[in-house]
Amino acid sequence: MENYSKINDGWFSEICPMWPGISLSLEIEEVLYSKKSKFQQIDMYQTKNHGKMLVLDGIIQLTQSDEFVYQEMLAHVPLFAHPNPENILVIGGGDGGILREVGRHDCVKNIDFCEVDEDVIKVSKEFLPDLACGFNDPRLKVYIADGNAWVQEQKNKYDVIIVDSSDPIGPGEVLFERPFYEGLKAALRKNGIIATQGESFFLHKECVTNLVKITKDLFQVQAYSYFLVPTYPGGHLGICLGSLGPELKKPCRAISENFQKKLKYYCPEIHEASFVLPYFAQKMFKFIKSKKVFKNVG
Ligand code: SPM
Repeated sequence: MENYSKINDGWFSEICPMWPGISLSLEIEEVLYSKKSKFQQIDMYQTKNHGKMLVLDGIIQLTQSDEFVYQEMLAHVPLFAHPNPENILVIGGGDGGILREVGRHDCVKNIDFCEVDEDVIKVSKEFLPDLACGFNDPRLKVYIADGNAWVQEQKNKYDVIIVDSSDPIGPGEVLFERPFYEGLKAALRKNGIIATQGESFFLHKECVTNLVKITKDLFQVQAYSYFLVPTYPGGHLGICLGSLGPELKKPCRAISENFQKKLKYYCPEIHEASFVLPYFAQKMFKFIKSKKVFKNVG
């Protein structure tokens, strides 16, 4: 994918045609890593005020200062909505942050992880040990493969599938299309739940309505959650969720005091609050007509 972002006078500015006319800039102190992998340009920066920052093809994936929000919400919203998540699939997220969060759930027995770019994992292990600790989990199996191709081979296997994708430009594009979602659904067991990186209802109306339409068509229960991340454009990001049974908007398992103490953003209150959408977004989603297709429900 073409990289439009720039470094000027010690400031990194993220520029992307997907959010034209708006750019987030962070002051940087050092380029720690910069190399093209087989799939994308991987850069790691030391920022002045936000810790290390991972950038793929010029797009900010995370900073150490606020990564906890995205990882906690994308992992714990679907996991706490499921009554007993044992078999988990995580697609994308070579930094390991989602794995770190999934690993906090004692009821989880197996975690399959599929990532297309092995170099992201290597760079993260070198520079982001506080996220890459997710790779030390003994329940984890790592598959280096294309997420879409891989999921199409999996049937009736998982309780929760989490898709930690980059944006729908470059290698992540296919992960925003209907055949991928059909594959996710077929890979779920009875009562399974999917949660995917759901972009922004401010910046990408077409992309978000398309995701909501696909999940409304395919799943019995559909919902959209969002949360605050200062270092993503617009300062927020969404999750698109689909479920073959369980309700999504409330946690259905209690969180222990010990578990809660380890988190910084997710809590039962924010789980519920994250589904309360601004009025314009409610209207956007309300008018999406669904053609429910209830095949392969496990
Ligand atoms: N584990 C962290 C990986 C982050 N994956 C999602 C990154 C999305 C970046 N772009 C956000 C654009 C918002 N419109």
